[in-house]
Amino acid sequence: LWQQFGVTEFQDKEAFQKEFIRHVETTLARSMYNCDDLAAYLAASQAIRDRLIVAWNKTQQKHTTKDQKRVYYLSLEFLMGRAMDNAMLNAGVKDITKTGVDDLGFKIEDLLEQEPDAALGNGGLGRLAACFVDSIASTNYPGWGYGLRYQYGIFKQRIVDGYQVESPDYWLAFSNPWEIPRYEIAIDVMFYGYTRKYTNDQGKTVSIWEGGEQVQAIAYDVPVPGYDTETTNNLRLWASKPTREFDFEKFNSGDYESSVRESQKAETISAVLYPNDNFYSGKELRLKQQYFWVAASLNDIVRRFKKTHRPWSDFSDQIAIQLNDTHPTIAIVELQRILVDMEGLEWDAAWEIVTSTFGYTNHTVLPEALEKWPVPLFGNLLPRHLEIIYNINLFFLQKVEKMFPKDRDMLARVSIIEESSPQQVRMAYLAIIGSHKVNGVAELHSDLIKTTIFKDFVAIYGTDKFMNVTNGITPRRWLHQANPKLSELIASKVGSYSFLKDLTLLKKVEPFAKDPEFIEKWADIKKFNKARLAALIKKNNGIDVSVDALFDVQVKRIHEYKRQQMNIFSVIHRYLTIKAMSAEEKKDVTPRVCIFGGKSAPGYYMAKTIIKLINSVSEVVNKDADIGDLLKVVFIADYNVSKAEIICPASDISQHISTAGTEASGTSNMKFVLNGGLILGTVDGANIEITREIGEENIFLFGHLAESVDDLRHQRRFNDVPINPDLQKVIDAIEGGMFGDKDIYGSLIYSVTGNRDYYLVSDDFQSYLDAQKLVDKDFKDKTTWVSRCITAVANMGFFSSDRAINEYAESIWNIEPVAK
Ligand code: 26M
Repeated sequence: LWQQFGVTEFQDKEAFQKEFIRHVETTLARSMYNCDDLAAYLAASQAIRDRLIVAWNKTQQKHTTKDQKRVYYLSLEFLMGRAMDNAMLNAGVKDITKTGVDDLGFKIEDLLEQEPDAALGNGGLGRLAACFVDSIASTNYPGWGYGLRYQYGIFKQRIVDGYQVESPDYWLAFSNPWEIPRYEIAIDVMFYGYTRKYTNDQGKTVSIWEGGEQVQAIAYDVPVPGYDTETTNNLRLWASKPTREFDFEKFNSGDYESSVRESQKAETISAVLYPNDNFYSGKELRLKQQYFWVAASLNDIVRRFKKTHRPWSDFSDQIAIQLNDTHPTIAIVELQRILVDMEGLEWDAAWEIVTSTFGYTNHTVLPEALEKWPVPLFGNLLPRHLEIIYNINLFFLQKVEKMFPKDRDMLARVSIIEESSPQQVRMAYLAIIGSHKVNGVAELHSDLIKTTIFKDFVAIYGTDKFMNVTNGITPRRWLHQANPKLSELIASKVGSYSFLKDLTLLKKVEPFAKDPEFIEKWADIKKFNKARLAALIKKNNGIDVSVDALFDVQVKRIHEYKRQQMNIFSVIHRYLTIKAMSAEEKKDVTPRVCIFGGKSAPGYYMAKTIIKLINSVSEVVNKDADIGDLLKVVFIADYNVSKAEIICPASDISQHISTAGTEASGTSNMKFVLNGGLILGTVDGANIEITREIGEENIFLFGHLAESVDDLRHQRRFNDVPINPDLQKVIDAIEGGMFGDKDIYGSLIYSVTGNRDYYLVSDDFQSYLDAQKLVDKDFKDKTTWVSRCITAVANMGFFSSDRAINEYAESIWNIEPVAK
């Protein structure tokens, strides 16, 4: 195959080395004598890239020829992490590459370490998109991702004096071998301007958009290889560039400086990822990013469709578009604009096409995360789109009025336009109205959106429009790559690595949960993985941790609803408890390493305060001679995908302790269990389904249920509910200055005391401490503990993102895999 396409194949080590050396000497213009790890990483990547491109071409040709229905996954975030290990694995050249670089005197692990993470996302939503493109390719569906090629991904986090300090992530500094620039695919995108009504040839009054500023979208293609298949799909990322006209006009009139300034302005559109997770802020540049990316993507999709010369009525038989949250919702309006204004379709015919094309995935019920754009800002940037939204809203409200005559409250509640001052465009409502299916990301979450934020829309459209697709993770990266030893042990019992394609085959290891020899091997692997994390902690934090201690991990974005504050309060409680113990009592303590990691949004004061408290507690506890190895506290700076690959396999317990009803799904919960750790968690998000699959005896659940949350908040707000006494002791310790200047923590303490405590830290504290106690006790029985871990892993098959993608394909996209 490879020769046929003129690429030198490497089916053995020597052939790989030949390619490697050729890339060092020609592509990089270096010599083998001055080839450091970075150059070696780049050369090896180039060799692998060549193969990906061949497979990519073949796949795209096949998809064009077969002309099946395709899916386009629109996401402002793709949190891909590193590409090289995944590319080697999926292309089946891992062993050849490893031995090839090894005997040229390099270590493959060192080369892999050279690659910067592609950190084009904030957290769960962005990582889900990355798992989904992996699964779409691995299950042979024809599908592309569309996103933005940010020059700067999520910021780098350093900890200085206990505080988070951000610095830019210039991940493209040493070139990026995993992208193919397509300078010839340049699409003009317009902003601002005005609309003008005129009468066309058919005597119809139509509105057109003109007179705005233009920028260009340049395509960069990232090949997405499927595992154990030839299918290599495409992730197309857009970068903004000034248009040429733009440049030359000013240049020719001699205004060179201002021409350069304008150029730089165009490039800022795709310059930086907004670092908010689960929080909306109405910045014009963010709306510009959204429209820039959506307009370029839809132009590309429509252009590809038009090449087939099919009638417009075929559009949604050929194309499904999935909206990853409301960020691409403007695509609904843009497609309607293309069909009506540019292609001359009737409104109703166009709207039928639009609604049967789009599906919308909701990822949060937090009110502060729901996107609403001020009408003046929106109308200024996208005047024609605002007109179209008003039309969509008019027709929608007419329909609602017929169904619920005289219900003016209903009309106000469901209107796309919120009657505040200024008025706001409610993007989630527009997404629901413009899509044929709306889904949540775990069962509880999908139920909650139907009964709370989207209740009225269920009354209008019925329940069929609303469904659940529980999230999943790719077992290639999150089991095989992150935990090769566990993957190998599992393969020894399954008989092959087939579980990486069908994760339900994990069930075959369940009988070995009672096999002492298997248990011992399993425990050894956990120890190895803990040592790997301990080395990272030593290197980054200078802290010694014992691999015999219980590793307790909470790594995720820092957010009040995720309740890292409750975790660190319980760590303080543990510290106070141990400090009060006699030497005899201490003998019964289960040694624990409490590991935290995660980024705060730069402007989120409370989250930054939580980080500071964790680091202050770490300082005090780790050097306290009374405590020794019984308790260590570690904050791992700059948590990202590649660190997660080290951290997940090393946990004994991971914490997923959001206030019930607030975490839509969570996906790291799945990663930790799949890697042989147990969960300490609330009855929230996918924790519930994980419990159902692995058995309630294999998870530590605590806390109030989602159905009680409103009432508990009400009680606290309007009655005198006393604070939990153990929590009070912790607060007293902080206020007594045990962890430095108490004034730093004033607002954090205020947020969980008095009649506030919105996230129910006090209400759940006792039950949380009880669950922690049970964890300490159960961890002492090593054999039973490992046995429970094995049973849990054996039952995690459901949480493969391949399963999730098959559900989307069947019930939302209506697409089929491409035959061989
Ligand atoms: C919005 C406006 C402006 C700037 C940024 C945003 C924004 C960015 C990311 C809003 C929300 C964002 O992400 C939300 C998110 O990550 N949600 C998580 O999605 C996961 C995948 O479905 C779930 O597992 C998590 O529970 C959910 O919190």
